[in-house]
Amino acid sequence: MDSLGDKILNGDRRALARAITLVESGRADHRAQASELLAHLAKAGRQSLRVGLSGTPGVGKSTFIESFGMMLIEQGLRVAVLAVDPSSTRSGGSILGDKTRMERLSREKNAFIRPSPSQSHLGGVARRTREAIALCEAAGFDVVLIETVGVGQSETVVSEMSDLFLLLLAPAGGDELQGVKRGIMEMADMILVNKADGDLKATATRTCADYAGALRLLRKRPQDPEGFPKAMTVSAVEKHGLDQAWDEMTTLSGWRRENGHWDGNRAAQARFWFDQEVRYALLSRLDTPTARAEMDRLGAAVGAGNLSPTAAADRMLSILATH
Ligand SMILES: Nc1nc2c(ncn2[C@@H]2O[C@H](COP(=O)(O)OP(=O)(O)OP(=O)(O)O)[C@@H](O)[C@H]2O)c(=O)[nH]1
Ligand SMILES: [Mg+2]
Repeated sequence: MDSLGDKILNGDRRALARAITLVESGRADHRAQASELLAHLAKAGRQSLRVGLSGTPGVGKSTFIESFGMMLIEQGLRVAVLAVDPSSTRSGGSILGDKTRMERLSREKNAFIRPSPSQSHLGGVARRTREAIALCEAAGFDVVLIETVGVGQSETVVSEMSDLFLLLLAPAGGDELQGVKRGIMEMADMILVNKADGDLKATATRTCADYAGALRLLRKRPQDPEGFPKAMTVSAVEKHGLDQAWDEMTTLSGWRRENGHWDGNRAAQARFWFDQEVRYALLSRLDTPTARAEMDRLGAAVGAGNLSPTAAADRMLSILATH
């Protein structure tokens, strides 16, 4: 594990890919090796800028990552791209299956693109992604982009592992503004209205102004300097606004570093994931054949009126505790 670790620290991409396969494995011996490896790499203390990116299907996430990633590469930065795909039922089982949209980036030696594994359980995907992020940081990537499609809980998962969380939106008619849930708006550090080009440009500008107004109505967050969260227009296809977006991102992350919010946020995220891991582990105890059989047996007794739901739950919990 130490030699694999050293290769990763030297930026060896094949070693990185192998290590991610290791953290994705469910086998107990692989889990043990992965923990050892991650502990070894953590000592290096390297940090990337972790950027979460969410948006509905077709809004242009992949196109944006290709253009934005290439811009960063041209500035001499190293860029890793990971995905959180809770559904994994889509074609190819991965939101990064469409490598065609990241054709240039996927050929760059300073880029590393890893599709989401085909796990349906969000807890498993979340852990694997967090560990993959840690591996990419150890491998010396400057920026780690974490893409997720805006459905269900995946935005929360991604924002809880990001230093900056971007929401990509499409130009829309006035009424559609309501479509973005308040909770998602509150997570966003920046809103990027994509496709601000051609016929859509004027609509994009209006949409952006609407979102800027909506952002101003939200409660002020301590982790934001004046003017943030910010809404901007971009065009991933025409590569407009990408450098401005990057400027704003570095301004924001720089301010957060100087004001203790960067470390504070990472510490809060670590506590959040500790809590989640305990919850997932407790829930997974219900997922054994014995536990399911006990649940069925007690459930039947509750259904027949022979046992109250509370008494049955107490009995189930004591069974779990002794296993
Ligand atoms: N006009 C215009 N079209 C764009 C822009 N960015 C993306 N598109 C188009 O929007 C469509 C969807 O782009 P993708 O990058 O695949 O979108 P996505 O968000 O990754 O979609 P999913 O992976 O399905 O969630 C494609 O036809 C793109 O060419 C843009 O800046 N301007
Ligand atoms: Mg995509």
